[in-house]
Amino acid sequence: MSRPTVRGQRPGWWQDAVIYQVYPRSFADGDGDGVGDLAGLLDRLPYIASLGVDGIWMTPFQPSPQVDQGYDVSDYCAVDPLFGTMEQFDQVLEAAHALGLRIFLDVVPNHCSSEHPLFQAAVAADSGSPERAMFHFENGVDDDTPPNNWQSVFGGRAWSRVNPGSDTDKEWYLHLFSPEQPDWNWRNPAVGDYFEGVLRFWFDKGVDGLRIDVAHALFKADGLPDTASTDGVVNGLRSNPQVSDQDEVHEVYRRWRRVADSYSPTRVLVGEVNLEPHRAARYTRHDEMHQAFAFAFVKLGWDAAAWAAVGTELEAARKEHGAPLTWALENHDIVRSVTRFGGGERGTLRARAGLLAILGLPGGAYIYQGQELNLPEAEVPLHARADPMWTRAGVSRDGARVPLPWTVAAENTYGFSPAGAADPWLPVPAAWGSRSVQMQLDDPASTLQLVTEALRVRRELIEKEILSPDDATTWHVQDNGLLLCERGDRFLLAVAMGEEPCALPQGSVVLASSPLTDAGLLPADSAVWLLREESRT
Ligand code: TEU
Repeated sequence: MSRPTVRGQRPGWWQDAVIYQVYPRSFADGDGDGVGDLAGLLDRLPYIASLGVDGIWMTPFQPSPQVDQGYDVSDYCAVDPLFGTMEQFDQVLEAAHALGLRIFLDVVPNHCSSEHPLFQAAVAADSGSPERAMFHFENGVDDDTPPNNWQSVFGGRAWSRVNPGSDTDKEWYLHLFSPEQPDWNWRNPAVGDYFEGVLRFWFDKGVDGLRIDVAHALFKADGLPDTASTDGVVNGLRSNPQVSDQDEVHEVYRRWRRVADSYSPTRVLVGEVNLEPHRAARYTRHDEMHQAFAFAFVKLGWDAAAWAAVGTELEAARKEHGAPLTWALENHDIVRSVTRFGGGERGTLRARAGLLAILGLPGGAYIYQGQELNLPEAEVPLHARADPMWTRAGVSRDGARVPLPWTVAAENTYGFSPAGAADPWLPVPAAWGSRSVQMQLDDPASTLQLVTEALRVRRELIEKEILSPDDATTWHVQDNGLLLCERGDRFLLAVAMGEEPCALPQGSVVLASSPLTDAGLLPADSAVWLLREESRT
């Protein structure tokens, strides 16, 4: 398949690529059932291309009972009719490539759906059978006490009885997420072989890369020992060394890298590795994944000292292991940054500034759909919440997952659905039209225009070799709350994180998230890119 060479075949193109995350069920609804789908995405691909991104990461659209919005996969190599057909996926892939956009898919190797045929076969088989060995089936301490004390990320214990009423089958199965998401047993080589087949299926089709869900969790400590603490449901996966980040998992990614590199052009692996920077960086060693999301800023507020400390730590981790960083401030699991940074007018300004900041840092970046519109977290009424984390742990991620507003007018869910469609799967807040794509295309001061301009300028600076994904960074904080990141020799990022406007260091302004004051100061809650003269000593 021929592709335009926008950034095309440049070796290592992913190292500073910007990828747009599409959450298909909320992107665009083509068939009018109130759920976004492949037809809707196909129709709106030119919009994504017009932003100037390098590609798209699509969260799961494979067959699934949708208990966890597709992260409970019952068939890894097909398309759920909710989203369309394989023919439509092929059309998306071809159209995206024709527009110069790469396509990354999500692969979920830690767990599948309890309706996956291999789990169904395991349930039907006896204890000790090869079918059960594909998953973690164990006897409990007694009928009511599971094999160990692990807690599920989604709340409650991480084990369920396979046959709760049975006197003969006393086994429990492990699920780090909901009971409908049994964990694969990666100590069984058959699981590794199965997933190599999944990778090859999509790579053979021409898919350019894979985002790997909970990539650090695949292997659990041998013997499944108790954890020291059971508190912090969500933290369980990160802070309990028994549950994830086992050395054996790196062999999986070495194998996957060999598979990826056997294709031309090489396919790209990006991991969701939710670990502290030095542990996460180990997943991007030269023969493992190409990228792992740097989420560390997500856990911080609007705090210059904290950003500088984390920026410095990420830089040290990157240097130790070699691969450029991959920045992300939002995704479908995280409260929108407008809201995280305080909401209202200040949150709105800060989210714009935060996005400009990560786009100015060396390495790759991911933009979550709606981030380019600076959408805040939506207030989703209790009765409409669909996230399994809400029912099990009282945490709802729905507010970051509402359908995108395309038009100013409220009809057809702000243009998300065609005329006469069913209600959207999550309600869209009133007045969402003022944040719509249509509104922002007409407003030169909109975040949509800022992002498009930032991506254009970024590409130009990369092409002129002023910016490189390998640039070293040095972070500083001034007393007035101005965060500075010196990147390479000539580029400087400044973010005003204090209460007052800040004087800028020397350099010419390339792009700013808010207009400078009449006195040339950077207003509070704003970011700027500066370029210095080449001859600077
Ligand atoms: O997320 C992994 C994960 O650890 C999250 O569940 C996170 O802890 C949680 O969202 C709290 O912020 C991935 C997917 O991105 C997520 O949508 C899935 O629910 C999860 O895996 C299970 O597949």
